[in-house]
Amino acid sequence: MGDVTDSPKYDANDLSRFIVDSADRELLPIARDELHALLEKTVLDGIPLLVLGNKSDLEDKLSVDELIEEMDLRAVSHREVSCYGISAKEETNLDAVLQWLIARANR
Ligand SMILES: Nc1nc2c(ncn2[C@@H]2O[C@H](COP(=O)(O)OP(=O)(O)OP(=O)(O)O)[C@@H](O)[C@H]2O)c(=O)[nH]1
Ligand SMILES: [Mg+2]
Repeated sequence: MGDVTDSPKYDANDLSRFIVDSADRELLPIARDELHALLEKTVLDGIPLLVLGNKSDLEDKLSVDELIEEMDLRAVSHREVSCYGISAKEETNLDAVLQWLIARANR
């Protein structure tokens, strides 16, 4: 992928990763609106989107299905969308995230 001074394949505006707190039921609707507003603005159509629901270790978290629903991810068009539950704290499912990134790094 080269270092940060190279022209990167994906830059900060391409929204390839979006991380939310899957246990914060109050903020999730705001995160959803933010994500969809940003997706409308971006010119980089077609870039794969990875939505991560962090804090999957918490009892009150939303499941991945609930996150997909709450974040209205089925409404995202012209992009491949993936959604995983992860726990940064317990390092859960980070291997899946890494695999996702590696599989798309050289596209
Ligand atoms: N349980 C849990 N905590 C995490 C995880 N990742 C980060 N944190 C903790 O969450 C806190 C930051 O969460 P944020 O939601 O960004 O900050 P916040 O809204 O001020 O804090 P909360 O009230 O905990 O949501 C820090 O204390 C982190 O240590 C995780 O996967 N699981
Ligand atoms: Mg929080």
